[in-house]
Amino acid sequence: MSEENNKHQSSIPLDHEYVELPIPHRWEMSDDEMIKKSQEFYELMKKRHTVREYSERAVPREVIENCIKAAGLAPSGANHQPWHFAVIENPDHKQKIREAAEEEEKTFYAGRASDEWLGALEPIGTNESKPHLTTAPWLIVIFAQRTSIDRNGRKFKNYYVNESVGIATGFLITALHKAGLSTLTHTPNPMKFLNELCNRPASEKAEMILVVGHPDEKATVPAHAKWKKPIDEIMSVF
Ligand code: IYR
Repeated sequence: MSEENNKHQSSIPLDHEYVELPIPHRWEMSDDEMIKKSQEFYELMKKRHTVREYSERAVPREVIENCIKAAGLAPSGANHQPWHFAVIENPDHKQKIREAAEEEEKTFYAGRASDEWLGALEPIGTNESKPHLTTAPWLIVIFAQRTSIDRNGRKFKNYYVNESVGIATGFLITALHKAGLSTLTHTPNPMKFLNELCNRPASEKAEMILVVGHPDEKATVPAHAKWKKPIDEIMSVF
């Protein structure tokens, strides 16, 4: 096995047989309590906004680590946990990511994106300038692992990778919000440059950069972003 593979090998015990355990934790909640808890959670999530302007206030690494541990609890195809989170605090490293991302964005906004796409972005107010990539204290680059390498150096396939990484990302954004932090899901397109800058193998695909920190005093949100579809549009009951 090459040293490169060795560094990225997965610790998944693929040889495990089926073993049953008693449910390790059970909620004992009345219907009224459930209604209250769900209402409280909805109120908490209503306070989440995507933020594009960040202050330079530092965030302890332990907070980031706890939130990534929470993301790592997400359900995944065959429990393969096909994700990797590269976290960047170093200013020079963030600068390199910013320069590469802005380079891609320049061509995106200058014509690679269709007129329809650029029109859809107008109410969000985005452009090729990405200062948040250097002002925010942390960047988390989320990688999806289409395949992994086991302890014996053998390649194996992962399943429902997009779904699994999407769920883990949702957990991560929610955990960061609950910890009092703001985020921005940033998707420079294409994102190949992130493999090299984060030292990840070609079998992994960068899904997004999650910008993490506290909002700048002058930060705003686009009014459009606070419009959410009503329940009768997003839910049907049978
Ligand atoms: N990646 C670009 C464009 C962009 C695309 C979508 I869809 C957005 O919701 C926001 C931005 C950028 O980050 O500016």
